[in-house]
Amino acid sequence: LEEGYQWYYEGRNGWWQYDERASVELEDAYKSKNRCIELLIAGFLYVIDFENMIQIRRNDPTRRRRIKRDLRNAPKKGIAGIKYF
Ligand code: V3L
Repeated sequence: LEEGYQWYYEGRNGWWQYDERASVELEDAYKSKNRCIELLIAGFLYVIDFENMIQIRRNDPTRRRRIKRDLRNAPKKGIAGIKYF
């Protein structure tokens, strides 16, 4: 991953950092200028749409979250659902 940057998805009142595996896939796809990719997350397929910067569950498009690429020290709730204390 590029020095200093990380990938985040939106939670309630804050952002979660993607886990390491997803982050590497996101960064590779972003650098390759892909419009979208699919990611398997906890058994569900999600489409990552880089044009709209959203994550959408493939079998239920009502489940969507904003995503962002931001500094790795940006405020966050934790990583992939594991809370920081
Ligand atoms: N990485 C890990 N888990 C995810 C991801 C992801 N990229 N996307 C969705 N989930 P949905 P608060 C999130 C989980 O979008 O309190 C957080 O990681 C998602 O987990 O409807 O709202 C927390 O664990 C959710 O449990 O398909 O900030 C949890 O929400 C489930 O997949 C609560 O966070 C369905 O998400």
